[in-house]
Formats: sequence, C-alpha cells, structure tokens
Amino acid sequence: MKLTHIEHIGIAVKNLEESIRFYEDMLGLKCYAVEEVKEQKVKTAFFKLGQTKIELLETTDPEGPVGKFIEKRGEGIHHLAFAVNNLPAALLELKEKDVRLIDLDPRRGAEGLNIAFIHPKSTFGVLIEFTENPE
Ligand code: CMX
Repeated sequence: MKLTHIEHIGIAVKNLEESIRFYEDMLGLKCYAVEEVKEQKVKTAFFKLGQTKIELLETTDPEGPVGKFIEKRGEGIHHLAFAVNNLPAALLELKEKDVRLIDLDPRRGAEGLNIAFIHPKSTFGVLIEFTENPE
C-alpha cells in the first residue's frame, strides 16, 4: 500500500467550543468547519496545518466511541489518520496479513471522505484511520 501523508490527528475533547477557542486564540489556527457525524456519535471541528488537519472530537453520547474513550482514558489524542490512494486494496492487504480491522469495507466519514479504522490492539495501542485520497 502507499500512504501519502498524515491526513489528520483526532483529538478527543470534553467541550468543543472551549477547545476551538484554545486552538484559535492561543495557537492562531482557524476552525474552518464544524460537522456532526451522527453515525459516529460525535461533533467535530477541523483546522488545517499544512497538508494535515487537526480534528477535535466531542461526543454526543456517553456510549459512543469518543464518550467511552474519554471516560476510560481522559481527553487527548484519539486517533491518527493516514491518507492512502486505494483504500479497498489497502484493507484487503491488511486483512490478508491478519491485521484486525474495525471496518472491513470503506465507509463514509467526516468531510465526505471514504474511511476505515484499524483496531488499536493490532497497532501497538494507536487507533489508526485510513482516509482515501479523492481521485
Ligand atoms: N486509542 C487507543 N486505544 C483505544 C482507543 C483509542 N482511540 N479506544 C479504545 N481503546 C482501547 C481501550 O483502552 C481498551 O483497551 P484495554 O482492553 O487494554 O482496556 C480497548 O481498546 C477496548 O476498548 P473499549 O472501551 O472496550 O472500546 P470498544 O472495544 O467498545 O471500542 C474501538 C474500541 C476502537 C473498537 C471503537 O472505539 C471504534 O470502533 N472506533 C472507531 C470509530 C471511532 O473511533 N469513531 C470516532 C471518530 C469518528 C471520526 O473521526 O469522525
């Protein structure tokens, strides 16, 4: 497979508004989008830094993946997203190598991108997301 860059870093926060203010007022970044991803039970805020984005994630449900993460581990880096050219081929390759996939097939994530997650138990403790580069 060919990973091209770090597409984004996902950060779990308790309060989206307060954390947006920190990134804007203290770090001088500009939030360019806020989006709710209902299926994932999160509200997200995006910032761009070079080719990489920062995605702040606030849960909309304590039982959602980010709600459970904050309950168990507190706020902080939640996942790392790598951009890849051909997502179905990358997933197939990992499946054949017995890597534990959360998503066996690509699905639609924030910003309309095709995405898939790999289980942190297969990746030395980091939840890894793949996002497919638009053609
Ligand atoms: N990073 C590293 N480890 C994590 C983790 C994370 N983000 N989330 C959970 N874990 C660990 C837990 O600490 C736990 O480890 P131990 O067994 O050693 O305690 C283990 O994984 C199982 O955790 P859990 O709380 O029982 O959680 P689940 O098994 O129910 O779910 C996971 C974990 C990763 C499968 C689930 O969160 C998931 O499917 N994530 C993918 C979707 C997602 O995260 N969506 C939110 C972002 C959406 C977006 O970016 O738009």
